[in-house]
Amino acid sequence: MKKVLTIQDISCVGQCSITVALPVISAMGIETCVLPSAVLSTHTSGFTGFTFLDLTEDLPNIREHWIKEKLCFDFIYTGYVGNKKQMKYIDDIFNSCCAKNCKIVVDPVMADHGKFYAGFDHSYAMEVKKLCQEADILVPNLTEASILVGEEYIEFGYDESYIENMVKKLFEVNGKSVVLTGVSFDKAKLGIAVYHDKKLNYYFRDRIDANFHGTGDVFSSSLVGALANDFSLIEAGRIAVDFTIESINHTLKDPSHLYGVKFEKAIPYLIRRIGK
Ligand code: PXL
Repeated sequence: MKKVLTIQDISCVGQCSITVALPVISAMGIETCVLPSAVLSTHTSGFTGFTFLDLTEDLPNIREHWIKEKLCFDFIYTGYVGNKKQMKYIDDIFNSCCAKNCKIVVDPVMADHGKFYAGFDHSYAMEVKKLCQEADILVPNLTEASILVGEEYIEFGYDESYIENMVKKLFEVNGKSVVLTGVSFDKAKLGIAVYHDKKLNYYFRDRIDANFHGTGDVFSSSLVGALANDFSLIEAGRIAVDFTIESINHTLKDPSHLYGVKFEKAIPYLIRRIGK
């Protein structure tokens, strides 16, 4: 059985990072191990006055113990990392806790809709870029992609050459596969660009006119879960888009729910979708 390690924060309330990755990937039948990078009372988007317990200095001790126990993983999936210093420690974990054929999936969580999340800036982005260089599969949204490669962020109104150039430059960062989210050539459609084996594929669904927090984590978690279930990257991308949309549709039924998406309600769909 495949074993996934996810490294990201615990936002106690907020339906993001570990509180998404653990239930989603586990529900897909995959053992999911966690390494919390920090504990926050809530996520940082739309809440103020959140607490932040930085766990940076625990990372090397955890790694040492895993090495002693000969523990290693088939996938290592990183998301929100609250501290620049952690990048080096995470890189050490990549170098010592990978099972044979381990895939490293890096979601460079730091920005969306053209803006950095609270507490992040360009110097943080350059540290995240170092982690991205290690990724087998790099999963940025369009804002994160533009920051990583130093291209202009265009929210809408670009053509295929803008995305092709972005993907080409992302490929120069990791030299492997890229899944770019938030791609839209037509106002009515939103989707992903997947670059794998030197081929670029797209997958679009009808755009839902609402912005929800945490959809990136729902997407990346289900992508990793589908990959661990041996789906190809393009098929895993389609599954992840469809699960994210299903989660948003459940959330739209409750307009008072603002801080995340109700992915829990979409888990039965996801399990049916992967045929488990
Ligand atoms: O969903 C990404 C994310 C994860 N963790 C924390 C966040 C965010 C985005 O704002 O604040 C703590």
